[in-house]
Amino acid sequence: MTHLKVINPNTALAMTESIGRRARAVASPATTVTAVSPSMGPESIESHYDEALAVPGVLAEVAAGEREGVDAYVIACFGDPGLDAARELAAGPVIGIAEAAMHAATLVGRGFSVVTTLSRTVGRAWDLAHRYGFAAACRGVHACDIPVLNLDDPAARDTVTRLCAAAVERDGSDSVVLGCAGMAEFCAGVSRVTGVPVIDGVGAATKLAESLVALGLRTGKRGEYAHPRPKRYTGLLRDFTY
Ligand code: 5HY
Repeated sequence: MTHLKVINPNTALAMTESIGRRARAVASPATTVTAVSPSMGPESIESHYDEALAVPGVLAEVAAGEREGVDAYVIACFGDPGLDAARELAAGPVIGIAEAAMHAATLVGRGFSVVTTLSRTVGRAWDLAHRYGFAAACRGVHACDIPVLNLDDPAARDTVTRLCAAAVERDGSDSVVLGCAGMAEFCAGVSRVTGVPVIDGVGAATKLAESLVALGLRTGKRGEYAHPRPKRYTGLLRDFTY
């Protein structure tokens, strides 16, 4: 059995349940999916400030997972918060949903569009496309301007779907990436309406993590992702001494 820990970096438990449903829907029967939110952190992540404050909680969940014998992790937030630091703590693979979704999109077309939440997060999506080497394939990043926690409004799904269809037409792209873990369960419906492949990062990261574990691939520890050197952390972070 593969134990996959899917971490929703925000503390919205309804969103964690949705993320867990999506991961379990695509996971192999040989995979156990544990979906969690940290005990501390922002209720949603919509800014650099939110993202920075989400990272300690993500790292605490990874450290706990290492004690629990977790085989691989998914960081289920489109900013991939704490991804590099989590890779330093984890023995197994750690996959961010933005990275996974962009990888998958480039395997099914030349260009992809991203539809995300607030306009202020568009720059972060572009930053990640550049960092992961997908800037040439990313034809456009579009915001629906729906706050993360409002994505469960019935009208939100239609708004996101319409924007995905418009984005594909405007960008001339072959696929669309859903730029928020809260959109994960919109995938099939958006694909039916747009007629193009729709990639949600939760599903893509779940299958990628499973594949890496099946290939026996773990995070390389010779260089940058070696375990952090022992040192003291003080104040609110005093429990982060590993
Ligand atoms: C996410 N925020 O996937 C991101 C989406 C965003 O709380 N979960 C969040 O807007 O960046």
